Amino acid sequence: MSNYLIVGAAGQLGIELMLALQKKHGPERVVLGDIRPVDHPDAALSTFVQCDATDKKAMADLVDQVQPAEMYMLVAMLSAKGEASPLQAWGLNMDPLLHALELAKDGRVPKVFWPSSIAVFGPDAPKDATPQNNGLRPTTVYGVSKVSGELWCQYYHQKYGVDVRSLRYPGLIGFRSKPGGGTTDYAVEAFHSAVEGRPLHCYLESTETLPMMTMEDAVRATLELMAADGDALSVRTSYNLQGCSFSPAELVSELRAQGVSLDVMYAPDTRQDIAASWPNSLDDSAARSDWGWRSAHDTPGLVGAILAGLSQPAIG
Ligand code: AKB
Repeated sequence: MSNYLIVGAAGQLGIELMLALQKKHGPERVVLGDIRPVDHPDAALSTFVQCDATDKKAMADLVDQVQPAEMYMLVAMLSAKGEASPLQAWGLNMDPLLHALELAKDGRVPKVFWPSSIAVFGPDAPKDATPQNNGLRPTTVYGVSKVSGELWCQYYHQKYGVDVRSLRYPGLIGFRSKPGGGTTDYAVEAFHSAVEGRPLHCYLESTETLPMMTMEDAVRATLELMAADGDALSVRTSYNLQGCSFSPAELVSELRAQGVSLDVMYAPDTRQDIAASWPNSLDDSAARSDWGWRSAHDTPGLVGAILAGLSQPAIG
């Protein structure tokens, strides 16, 4: 029986992947690693191991104990927080990945997943349908670490045959937990503000369009990529992934169309500069042709899905 290890399980994506892997393989096959506890009732169904992913020996001990078939290395400091502590962001975004790649190189983990981001692109990239193989010249430390991480993934794959797979996530919007330290976080906050009847203080300009995706789609993409035939994967840096794209004003208008009003006070700050350096949308044709990726949610679908999730009686 195979085990599935999520490191960084307490984060926004970690909790969603935990639920999906528990459903797919059974909770007893899922092991959760993080420095802090996982704040979801279903976390108690799986084993939790407190660990520091920047500690090489702790990671090796964890992997030897769990012997995972797949390891999801999700530990990261997101874009806005990273700008406040660039060297800390570099360490947190690179060390855990390199530990995972080394363990995979030594044959202790057969398959690794590592998340990249739209943040790999810089202001000189085409804004619309940004190509997979465009030059990567990001202006944030988060983006620099994601570009470097992508190249490390490709290097370990080409040089040592490590099976590491990656996606360039857009802004991820879920209803179970809130993100922290990102530039796209305003959109998650917008939903919570709308259902709680409070105004949104938006740090982006009303017209700043960014690529976004439901957590449901992002998790499905992750599991589909991990299940794909490795020989079919032509991209061993990280795949562009497109869900839908909208600006704050378009989000407000779609919320209104679905019967939810939201007052917004715009006060753009440095996060607007970050957002302005990123694409509006991505060309994800490589993901489509290599492993059959299809997004399930356009903007109205995303808004409807998140509102429905937030109206559920018990939100974990
Ligand atoms: C962020 O805003 O930093 C992240 C991302 C796009 O990777 N959500």
